[in-house]
Amino acid sequence: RKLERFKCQAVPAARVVPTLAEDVLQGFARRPRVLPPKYFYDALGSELFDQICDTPEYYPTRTEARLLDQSAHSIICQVKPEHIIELGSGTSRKTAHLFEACEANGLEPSYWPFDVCEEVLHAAAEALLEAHPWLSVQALIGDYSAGLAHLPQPAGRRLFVFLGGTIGNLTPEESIAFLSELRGLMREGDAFLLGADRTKAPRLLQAAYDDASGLTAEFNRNVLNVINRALRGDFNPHAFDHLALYNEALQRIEMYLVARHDQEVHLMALERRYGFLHGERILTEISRKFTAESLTAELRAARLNPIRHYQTEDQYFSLVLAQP
Ligand code: AVJ
Repeated sequence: RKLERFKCQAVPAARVVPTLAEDVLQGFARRPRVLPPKYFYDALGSELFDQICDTPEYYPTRTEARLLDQSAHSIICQVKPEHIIELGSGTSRKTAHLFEACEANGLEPSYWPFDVCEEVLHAAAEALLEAHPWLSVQALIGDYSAGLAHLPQPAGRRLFVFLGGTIGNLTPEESIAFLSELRGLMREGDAFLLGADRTKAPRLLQAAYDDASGLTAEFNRNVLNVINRALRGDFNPHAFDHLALYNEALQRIEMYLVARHDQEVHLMALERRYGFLHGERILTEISRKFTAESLTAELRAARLNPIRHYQTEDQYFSLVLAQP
Protein backbone atom coordinates (compact mmCIF):
# COMPACT_ATOMS: atom_id res chain seq x y z
CA ARG A 1 0.00 0.00 0.00
CA LYS A 2 2.91 2.25 0.77
CA LEU A 3 4.32 1.75 -2.72
CA GLU A 4 1.02 2.79 -4.29
CA ARG A 5 1.43 6.17 -2.63
CA PHE A 6 4.93 6.70 -4.05
CA LYS A 7 5.73 7.89 -7.54
CA CYS A 8 9.04 9.05 -8.89
CA GLN A 9 9.89 11.02 -12.03
CA ALA A 10 12.87 12.79 -13.54
CA VAL A 11 12.65 16.54 -14.10
CA PRO A 12 14.58 17.37 -17.28
CA ALA A 13 17.02 20.26 -17.10
CA ALA A 14 15.43 23.41 -18.50
CA ARG A 15 18.78 24.84 -19.51
CA VAL A 16 22.30 23.64 -20.00
CA VAL A 17 24.30 23.75 -16.78
CA PRO A 18 28.10 23.62 -16.82
CA THR A 19 29.64 20.20 -16.20
CA LEU A 20 32.01 19.70 -13.27
CA ALA A 21 34.90 19.86 -15.76
CA GLU A 22 33.66 23.21 -17.09
CA ASP A 23 33.12 24.55 -13.56
CA VAL A 24 36.69 23.60 -12.59
CA LEU A 25 38.22 25.05 -15.79
CA GLN A 26 36.32 28.31 -15.29
CA GLY A 27 36.69 28.52 -11.53
CA PHE A 28 40.44 27.80 -11.56
CA ALA A 29 40.99 30.53 -14.15
CA ARG A 30 39.75 33.09 -11.59
CA ARG A 31 41.61 34.62 -8.62
CA PRO A 32 41.01 33.50 -6.00
CA ARG A 33 40.15 30.15 -7.55
CA VAL A 34 36.56 29.11 -6.87
CA LEU A 35 34.54 25.90 -6.82
CA PRO A 36 30.72 25.69 -6.75
CA PRO A 37 29.47 24.34 -3.38
CA LYS A 38 27.09 21.88 -5.04
CA TYR A 39 30.00 19.42 -5.50
CA PHE A 40 30.30 18.92 -1.74
CA TYR A 41 27.36 16.56 -1.74
CA ASP A 42 28.55 13.15 -2.89
CA ALA A 43 27.61 10.21 -0.60
CA LEU A 44 30.38 11.01 1.90
CA GLY A 45 29.78 14.78 1.72
CA SER A 46 26.04 14.34 2.38
CA GLU A 47 26.87 12.11 5.35
CA LEU A 48 29.36 14.68 6.67
CA PHE A 49 26.80 17.47 6.28
CA ASP A 50 24.31 15.43 8.34
CA GLN A 51 26.95 15.09 11.06
CA ILE A 52 27.76 18.82 10.94
CA CYS A 53 24.09 19.49 11.66
CA ASP A 54 24.48 17.65 14.96
CA THR A 55 27.55 19.58 16.13
CA PRO A 56 26.98 22.06 18.99
CA GLU A 57 28.39 24.91 16.85
CA TYR A 58 26.20 24.46 13.77
CA TYR A 59 22.98 26.06 15.01
CA PRO A 60 21.05 26.58 11.69
CA THR A 61 19.52 23.13 11.26
CA ARG A 62 18.23 22.71 14.78
CA THR A 63 17.12 26.34 14.99
CA GLU A 64 15.17 26.09 11.75
CA ALA A 65 13.62 22.78 12.84
CA ARG A 66 12.45 24.33 16.11
CA LEU A 67 11.09 27.37 14.29
CA LEU A 68 9.26 25.20 11.80
CA ASP A 69 7.82 23.16 14.63
CA GLN A 70 6.55 26.37 16.27
CA SER A 71 5.18 27.98 13.10
CA ALA A 72 3.94 25.01 11.04
CA HIS A 73 0.36 25.35 12.28
CA SER A 74 0.24 29.06 11.38
CA ILE A 75 1.82 28.47 7.95
CA ILE A 76 -0.49 25.60 7.06
CA CYS A 77 -3.64 27.42 8.23
CA GLN A 78 -2.80 30.44 6.10
CA VAL A 79 -1.89 28.60 2.92
CA LYS A 80 -4.11 25.48 3.13
CA PRO A 81 -1.91 23.80 0.53
CA GLU A 82 -3.11 20.99 -1.71
CA HIS A 83 0.50 20.35 -2.72
CA ILE A 84 3.78 20.94 -0.94
CA ILE A 85 6.72 21.24 -3.36
CA GLU A 86 10.14 21.28 -1.73
CA LEU A 87 13.25 22.38 -3.61
CA GLY A 88 16.38 20.52 -2.43
CA SER A 89 14.42 18.34 -0.02
CA GLY A 90 17.28 16.09 1.16
CA THR A 91 16.16 13.94 4.09
CA SER A 92 12.88 15.94 4.46
CA ARG A 93 13.47 15.76 8.22
CA LYS A 94 12.35 19.34 8.92
CA THR A 95 9.45 19.25 6.45
CA ALA A 96 7.87 16.54 8.60
CA HIS A 97 6.62 19.34 10.91
CA LEU A 98 4.48 20.69 8.07
CA PHE A 99 2.79 17.31 7.55
CA GLU A 100 2.04 17.00 11.25
CA ALA A 101 0.37 20.42 11.12
CA CYS A 102 -1.60 19.35 8.02
CA GLU A 103 -2.80 16.23 9.77
CA ALA A 104 -3.87 18.21 12.84
CA ASN A 105 -5.88 20.55 10.60
CA GLY A 106 -7.53 17.91 8.42
CA LEU A 107 -5.50 18.80 5.32
CA GLU A 108 -4.02 16.09 3.11
CA PRO A 109 -1.70 17.70 0.60
CA SER A 110 0.51 15.61 -1.63
CA TYR A 111 4.26 16.04 -1.24
CA TRP A 112 6.61 16.77 -4.14
CA PRO A 113 10.20 16.53 -2.89
CA PHE A 114 12.72 17.70 -5.51
CA ASP A 115 16.32 16.55 -5.10
CA VAL A 116 19.30 15.41 -7.18
CA CYS A 117 19.68 12.13 -5.34
CA GLU A 118 17.21 9.31 -6.00
CA GLU A 119 18.33 7.19 -3.02
CA VAL A 120 17.83 10.11 -0.64
CA LEU A 121 14.34 10.71 -2.10
CA HIS A 122 13.42 7.06 -1.55
CA ALA A 123 14.65 7.02 2.03
CA ALA A 124 12.87 10.28 2.88
CA ALA A 125 9.59 9.12 1.33
CA GLU A 126 9.76 5.79 3.13
CA ALA A 127 9.74 7.44 6.55
CA LEU A 128 7.01 9.98 5.68
CA LEU A 129 4.70 7.38 4.10
CA GLU A 130 5.08 5.25 7.21
CA ALA A 131 4.22 8.17 9.51
CA HIS A 132 1.26 9.51 7.46
CA PRO A 133 -1.08 6.90 5.93
CA TRP A 134 -2.94 9.62 3.97
CA LEU A 135 0.17 11.04 2.32
CA SER A 136 1.13 10.53 -1.32
CA VAL A 137 4.64 11.36 -2.44
CA GLN A 138 5.54 12.44 -5.98
CA ALA A 139 9.32 12.40 -5.91
CA LEU A 140 11.09 14.62 -8.45
CA ILE A 141 14.67 13.83 -9.42
CA GLY A 142 16.62 16.72 -10.81
CA ASP A 143 18.77 19.79 -10.28
CA TYR A 144 16.84 22.96 -9.44
CA SER A 145 19.82 25.04 -10.52
CA ALA A 146 19.15 23.75 -14.07
CA GLY A 147 15.84 25.61 -14.09
CA LEU A 148 12.28 25.05 -12.94
CA ALA A 149 10.49 25.21 -16.31
CA HIS A 150 9.94 21.43 -16.45
CA LEU A 151 8.71 21.08 -12.89
CA PRO A 152 5.30 19.32 -12.95
CA GLN A 153 2.48 21.80 -12.34
CA PRO A 154 -0.22 20.11 -10.24
CA ALA A 155 -3.59 21.90 -10.17
CA GLY A 156 -4.62 23.38 -6.82
CA ARG A 157 -2.97 25.57 -4.22
CA ARG A 158 0.75 24.95 -3.84
CA LEU A 159 3.19 25.71 -1.08
CA PHE A 160 6.74 25.92 -2.40
CA VAL A 161 9.41 25.35 0.24
CA PHE A 162 13.13 26.18 0.19
CA LEU A 163 14.73 25.51 3.57
CA GLY A 164 18.09 25.25 5.28
CA GLY A 165 19.38 28.67 4.39
CA THR A 166 20.67 27.31 1.09
CA ILE A 167 19.55 30.58 -0.55
CA GLY A 168 22.71 31.95 1.13
CA ASN A 169 24.91 29.85 -1.16
CA LEU A 170 23.79 32.04 -4.05
CA THR A 171 25.11 35.52 -4.78
CA PRO A 172 22.42 38.24 -4.60
CA GLU A 173 22.18 38.22 -8.41
CA GLU A 174 21.84 34.43 -8.60
CA SER A 175 19.34 34.43 -5.75
CA ILE A 176 17.08 37.06 -7.31
CA ALA A 177 17.21 35.20 -10.64
CA PHE A 178 16.27 31.94 -8.88
CA LEU A 179 13.48 33.51 -6.82
CA SER A 180 12.14 35.28 -9.92
CA GLU A 181 12.04 32.02 -11.80
CA LEU A 182 10.09 30.44 -8.94
CA ARG A 183 7.81 33.48 -8.82
CA GLY A 184 7.08 32.91 -12.50
CA LEU A 185 5.62 29.45 -11.72
CA MET A 186 3.39 30.70 -8.93
CA ARG A 187 -0.30 31.42 -9.26
CA GLU A 188 -2.66 33.43 -7.10
CA GLY A 189 -3.12 31.63 -3.77
CA ASP A 190 0.21 29.78 -3.99
CA ALA A 191 2.80 30.55 -1.32
CA PHE A 192 6.53 30.26 -0.82
CA LEU A 193 8.26 29.40 2.44
CA LEU A 194 11.92 30.44 2.59
CA GLY A 195 14.40 29.56 5.36
CA ALA A 196 17.34 31.94 5.76
CA ASP A 197 20.15 32.37 8.26
CA ARG A 198 20.55 35.71 10.03
CA THR A 199 23.54 37.94 10.69
CA LYS A 200 24.95 37.54 14.20
CA ALA A 201 28.22 37.87 16.12
CA PRO A 202 31.05 36.88 13.73
CA ARG A 203 32.58 34.51 16.31
CA LEU A 204 29.31 32.51 16.41
CA LEU A 205 29.19 32.36 12.62
CA GLN A 206 32.84 31.38 12.30
CA ALA A 207 32.46 28.66 14.94
CA ALA A 208 29.43 27.26 13.06
CA TYR A 209 31.59 26.89 9.96
CA ASP A 210 34.70 25.65 11.79
CA ASP A 211 33.45 23.20 14.40
CA ALA A 212 35.88 21.90 17.01
CA SER A 213 35.41 18.26 15.93
CA GLY A 214 36.75 19.13 12.46
CA LEU A 215 33.73 17.84 10.54
CA THR A 216 33.32 21.02 8.50
CA ALA A 217 37.04 20.91 7.64
CA GLU A 218 36.63 17.33 6.42
CA PHE A 219 33.47 18.29 4.51
CA ASN A 220 35.35 21.15 2.84
CA ARG A 221 38.39 19.02 1.90
CA ASN A 222 36.13 16.26 0.56
CA VAL A 223 35.34 18.39 -2.50
CA LEU A 224 38.93 17.68 -3.62
CA ASN A 225 38.19 13.93 -3.50
CA VAL A 226 35.09 14.57 -5.62
CA ILE A 227 37.26 16.39 -8.19
CA ASN A 228 39.93 13.69 -8.09
CA ARG A 229 37.34 11.04 -8.88
CA ALA A 230 35.58 13.03 -11.61
CA LEU A 231 38.69 14.38 -13.34
CA ARG A 232 41.34 11.74 -12.50
CA GLY A 233 43.11 14.28 -10.33
CA ASP A 234 45.84 13.94 -7.73
CA PHE A 235 44.79 16.57 -5.18
CA ASN A 236 46.06 15.69 -1.71
CA PRO A 237 43.22 16.95 0.51
CA HIS A 238 45.58 17.00 3.51
CA ALA A 239 47.77 19.53 1.73
CA PHE A 240 44.97 22.10 2.26
CA ASP A 241 43.76 23.78 5.44
CA HIS A 242 40.13 24.59 6.11
CA LEU A 243 39.38 28.31 6.62
CA ALA A 244 36.04 29.94 7.45
CA LEU A 245 35.90 33.75 7.55
CA TYR A 246 32.98 36.09 8.10
CA ASN A 247 33.06 38.87 5.53
CA GLU A 248 31.22 41.66 7.37
CA ALA A 249 30.98 43.97 4.37
CA LEU A 250 29.26 41.31 2.26
CA GLN A 251 27.46 39.71 5.23
CA ARG A 252 28.61 36.25 4.31
CA ILE A 253 30.67 33.35 5.53
CA GLU A 254 33.42 32.46 3.07
CA MET A 255 34.86 28.96 3.19
CA TYR A 256 38.26 28.41 1.70
CA LEU A 257 40.80 25.64 1.21
CA VAL A 258 44.27 27.08 1.82
CA ALA A 259 47.37 25.43 0.32
CA ARG A 260 49.71 24.35 3.13
CA HIS A 261 52.74 24.55 0.82
CA ASP A 262 53.64 25.14 -2.84
CA GLN A 263 52.31 22.28 -4.93
CA GLU A 264 51.24 21.20 -8.37
CA VAL A 265 48.04 19.30 -9.04
CA HIS A 266 47.42 17.25 -12.16
CA LEU A 267 43.87 16.87 -13.46
CA MET A 268 44.36 14.17 -16.08
CA ALA A 269 40.85 14.35 -17.58
CA LEU A 270 41.46 18.05 -18.31
CA GLU A 271 45.06 17.46 -19.39
CA ARG A 272 46.01 20.32 -17.12
CA ARG A 273 48.34 21.04 -14.23
CA TYR A 274 47.56 23.72 -11.64
CA GLY A 275 50.15 25.27 -9.38
CA PHE A 276 49.15 26.40 -5.88
CA LEU A 277 51.40 28.67 -3.86
CA HIS A 278 51.77 28.29 -0.11
CA GLY A 279 48.79 30.16 1.40
CA GLU A 280 46.85 30.34 -1.86
CA ARG A 281 43.10 30.00 -1.35
CA ILE A 282 40.28 28.26 -3.17
CA LEU A 283 36.87 29.77 -2.36
CA THR A 284 34.62 26.70 -1.96
CA GLU A 285 31.45 28.25 -0.55
CA ILE A 286 29.72 31.48 0.35
CA SER A 287 26.90 31.37 2.89
CA ARG A 288 25.09 34.71 3.08
CA LYS A 289 23.49 35.88 6.30
CA PHE A 290 20.44 38.16 6.28
CA THR A 291 18.85 40.87 8.33
CA ALA A 292 15.05 40.94 8.42
CA GLU A 293 15.30 43.88 6.01
CA SER A 294 17.76 42.39 3.53
CA LEU A 295 15.70 39.20 3.41
CA THR A 296 12.41 40.91 2.59
CA ALA A 297 14.17 43.21 0.11
CA GLU A 298 15.53 40.19 -1.75
CA LEU A 299 12.07 38.62 -1.95
CA ARG A 300 10.53 41.89 -3.13
CA ALA A 301 13.24 42.22 -5.79
CA ALA A 302 11.86 38.94 -7.16
CA ARG A 303 8.27 40.29 -6.97
CA LEU A 304 7.40 38.10 -4.00
CA ASN A 305 5.46 39.73 -1.16
CA PRO A 306 6.41 38.64 2.35
CA ILE A 307 3.20 38.06 4.33
CA ARG A 308 4.58 36.52 7.52
CA HIS A 309 7.99 36.54 9.13
CA TYR A 310 8.75 33.87 11.72
CA GLN A 311 11.93 34.16 13.74
CA THR A 312 13.38 32.63 16.88
CA GLU A 313 13.67 34.81 20.01
CA ASP A 314 17.44 34.97 19.52
CA GLN A 315 16.88 36.05 15.87
CA TYR A 316 19.30 33.35 14.73
CA PHE A 317 17.13 32.17 11.85
CA SER A 318 14.12 33.25 9.78
CA LEU A 319 11.27 31.63 7.95
CA VAL A 320 9.46 33.97 5.60
CA LEU A 321 6.12 33.17 3.99
CA ALA A 322 5.64 35.04 0.73
CA GLN A 323 3.02 35.28 -2.00
CA PRO A 324 3.13 36.36 -5.62
C1 AVJ B 1 23.35 23.51 3.44
C2 AVJ B 1 24.12 25.34 2.24
C3 AVJ B 1 22.75 25.69 4.12
O1 AVJ B 1 25.63 27.18 4.07
O2 AVJ B 1 25.25 26.61 6.11
C4 AVJ B 1 27.36 23.83 6.28
C5 AVJ B 1 26.23 24.20 4.00
N1 AVJ B 1 28.58 24.53 4.69
N2 AVJ B 1 28.61 23.99 6.75
C6 AVJ B 1 25.34 26.35 4.92
C7 AVJ B 1 27.35 24.19 4.98
C8 AVJ B 1 29.34 24.39 5.79
C9 AVJ B 1 25.01 24.92 4.49
N3 AVJ B 1 23.83 24.86 3.58
